[in-house]
Amino acid sequence: YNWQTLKEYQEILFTYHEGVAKISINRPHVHNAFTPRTVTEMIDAMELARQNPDVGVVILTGEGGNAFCSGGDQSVRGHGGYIGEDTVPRLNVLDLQMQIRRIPKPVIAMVAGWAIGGGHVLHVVCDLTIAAENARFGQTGPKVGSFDGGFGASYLARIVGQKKAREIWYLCDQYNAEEALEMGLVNKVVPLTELEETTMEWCRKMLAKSPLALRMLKSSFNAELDGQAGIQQLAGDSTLLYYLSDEAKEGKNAFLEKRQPDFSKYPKFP
Ligand code: 2NE
Repeated sequence: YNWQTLKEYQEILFTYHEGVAKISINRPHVHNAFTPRTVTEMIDAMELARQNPDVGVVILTGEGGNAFCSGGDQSVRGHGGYIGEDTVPRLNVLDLQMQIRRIPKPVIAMVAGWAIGGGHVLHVVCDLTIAAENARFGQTGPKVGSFDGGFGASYLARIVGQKKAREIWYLCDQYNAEEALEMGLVNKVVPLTELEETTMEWCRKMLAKSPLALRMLKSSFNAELDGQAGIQQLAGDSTLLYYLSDEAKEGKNAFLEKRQPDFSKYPKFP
């Protein structure tokens, strides 16, 4: 594929090809562990992907073929969080998780190799996951002195069930791609050499679909789980649809024309 760079960063690659934006962690020497900077860059790229009308689908991945992401970089973990160049401790990957759920476009995790710890949670919160045969999944929190009790626990349990989610967190075992497929943790497993092609094929299928229908579906799937914030997102999409109607425009036009609105011709559906 002829991936065009959308913006240069230090720790990630951000590229574009035919309707697809690809955000790729570029720290293969540490299995794509993330620092606060990595995450800040991903947040920036995800926002650009959201705002770019040419982007219909986002791929989240890691460079090198041996790892999707191994979670927070333990070498910069300090007192109170992961320490960035400004010496401030952060856990900004939680903001990135929220962003992945809120962006009104499908986000698809393309996983080769390790998806571990906070890196595992990142694929969990993506809409879809395509795994290479060499993919390995798991949480390590209780082993390395950490945990993600947010989406990392509750949303994982929605996907694989309560017993399996507790097993994954309490035992910190690793699971291969077939096991992940069996428990519904990933959508498809393919040979590593076919990973990008298959992922792009899935992207093309989604790009050929109604973007508004996909948007409404994403916010609808989220609404059930995200409480008031989920309903707010779904309601925002309803407002978007309403703004597209002549009925809503009549209200605005009447205000600007300093007259009473005339809604009489709009149907009162049963
Ligand atoms: C991923 C795993 C199992 C791979 O093992 P292996 O044996 O294939 O590779 P190795 O030798 O461990 O790793 C290669 C290099 O990458 C570094 C290693 O230290 C090693 O460096 P060198 O010795 O060659 O210099 N590396 C790998 N992962 C790293 C990491 N996360 N931070 C810094 N350096 C890392 C094995 O590498 C592994 O278990 N990695 C650690 C996974 C982990 O515990 N991640 C953090 C979980 S906590 C978290 O992410 C989190 C959270 O719980 C809550 C909120 C937010 C984040």
